[in-house]
Amino acid sequence: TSLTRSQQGQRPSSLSVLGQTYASDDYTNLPSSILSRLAPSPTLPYQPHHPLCLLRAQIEEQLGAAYTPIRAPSPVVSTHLNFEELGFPVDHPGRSPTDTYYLNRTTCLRTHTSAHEVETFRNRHDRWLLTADVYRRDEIDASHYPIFHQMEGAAIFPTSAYAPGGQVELECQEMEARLARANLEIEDTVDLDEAGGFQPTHDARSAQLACRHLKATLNGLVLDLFGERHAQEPSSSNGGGGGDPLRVRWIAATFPFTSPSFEVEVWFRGKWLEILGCGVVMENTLTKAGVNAVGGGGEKKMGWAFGLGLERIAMVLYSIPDIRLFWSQDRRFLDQFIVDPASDRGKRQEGFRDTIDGGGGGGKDETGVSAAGGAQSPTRTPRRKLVTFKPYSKYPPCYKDVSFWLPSSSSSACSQGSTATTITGGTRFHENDFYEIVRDTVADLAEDVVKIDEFTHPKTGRASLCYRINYRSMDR
Ligand code: FA5
Ligand code: MG
Repeated sequence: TSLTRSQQGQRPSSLSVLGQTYASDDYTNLPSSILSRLAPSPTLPYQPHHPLCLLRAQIEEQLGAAYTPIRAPSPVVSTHLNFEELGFPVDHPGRSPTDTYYLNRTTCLRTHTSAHEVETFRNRHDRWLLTADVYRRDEIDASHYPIFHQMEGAAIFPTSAYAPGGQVELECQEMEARLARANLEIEDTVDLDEAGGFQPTHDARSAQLACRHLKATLNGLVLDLFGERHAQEPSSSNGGGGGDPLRVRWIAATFPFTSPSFEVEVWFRGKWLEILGCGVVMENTLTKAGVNAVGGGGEKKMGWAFGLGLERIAMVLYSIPDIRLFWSQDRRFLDQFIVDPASDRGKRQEGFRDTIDGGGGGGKDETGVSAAGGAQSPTRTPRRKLVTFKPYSKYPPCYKDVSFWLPSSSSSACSQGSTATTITGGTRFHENDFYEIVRDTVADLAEDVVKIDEFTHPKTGRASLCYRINYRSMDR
C-alpha cells in the first residue's frame, strides 16, 4: 500500500509533474490517480456544454463585464502562495499532509482558488473571477471528490469610491433595488465580532460599505442562480418552492485572509446548502500584492473576495446526484447539457443561459420544465429553460466490507475529532490514507466508504477497523 511504502522510505527521490521535476521528501504524497489527471489549466469548466462550464459562464455573465474572467494556471503552487501569503498559521489543520497533496514540503496542489489572490491583484486586476481545479484529501461520498472546482471573485475600489454618494454606494443602491423587488428572504444577523470585526487599518464606514457591496453582489448572484429553479419546485416539497421566497442566510466565519468573514447558505429542497466563503480582503493581501504601499503613498484600495464551490452548486441546480459524474465522458451524461445541438454544438463555448434545456431526455417529469418556470421569473433574463439531469445508471450498489489491524505496538486507539487520526504506538493512521488506497485501486467505482466497526483486542490491545466500501458504476 502507499501507506507502508512511504513509511518504509521507499518513495522515489523525485517526481515529474507537468514537465517539471520536483525533489520528493517526507511530505510527498501525490498518488498516481491524481497525478494522471493534472493539466496545465482547468479543463471541465471550459469544456463546451459541461455542467461546470454552464455554471461558470452563468456566474460570469451575471456579475457582468466589470469582472475580468480568468482561467487559472497550473494547479501546482508553492505552499507560500497557498498558505503563507494568505496568513495561514504553520499549524493550521488544512496544511497537514493528511489534508493536502504535497509534491514536497514547499510545493503542493492548490487547495483553494485563494492561492491566486495576491498574484491576481498584483497583476492589476481590481474586479475579477478566477476559475480553477482545486485538490483536497478527503472522505469518499456523493459530495466529496479529491478534485473539485472553485471560483474566486473579488472587487477592490480606491478610497475615493467609498465616499458618500460615490461609486460603491451607487452600485449598492442599484443592486439592492433589484433585490427588494425579488421574492427573496435574506437572513443576516451576523455578529460583527464573531465574523472577525473590521480591520484596524480600515475606516469603519468604508469597511461597512464594502460589506454592503459584497452582500448585495452575492445575494444577487444567489437569486440569479437559484431563484428560478426554486420557483419551479413544487410547494409541497419540504423546503418550500412555488410561491415561497427563496431564503439565503449569512453566517459568521473565519478565514485567515479576510476580516470580517462570512459563509453564505441557501435553503434549497429542505436543507441549508453552504455555497461559499467570503469577506473583506485583508490589508496584508493588498500590501503583498503591491496594490497598497506599505506606510501609505498613493490612493489605497479596499474591497472583498469570495470563493465558491462549482460542483456543489451544479449538483443542486441540475439534480446531479453524485460528484463523480462530473468526470464522466459518457454521452448519456454530457448530452443532457447540450442545449440546442444544431445551433450550439461547438459554436459557442459559453453559457447559453437563455436557452438551457434538458437536451436528450432531460427534465424530470414532476418539475414541469416547460410550464411554471419562466412565468414570474425573479431574474433579469426573460425566460430560460433549466436542465434537470436524468440519471441513467441502472446498476445497483454493491458493498464489500474490509477490516484490518492497525500497525501493532499496542497502546489504545484514540480518535481525534472528525478527522479520526488513530495513533497506535507512534504510528499515525489517518482515514484519508485509507480512502486514497481505495481511490487508487478502484478509481471512481467507489460510491462511498464508511467506517462501520472498531475493535480493540482485550488481551493484546491491538486495534482493528472495519470499513464498508459501496461500489456502483455511474456508466456501466
Ligand atoms: C475556501 O476555500 C476559501 N478559500 C473561500 C474564501 C475565498 C473565503 C475568498 C474568503 C475569501 P472553503 O474551504 O469553505 O473556503 O470552501 C469554499 C467552498 O468550496 C465551500 O463553500 C464549498 O462550496 C466548496 N467546497 C469545499 N470543500 C469541498 C469539497 N470537498 N467538495 C466540493 N466542494 C467543496
Ligand atoms: Mg467552508
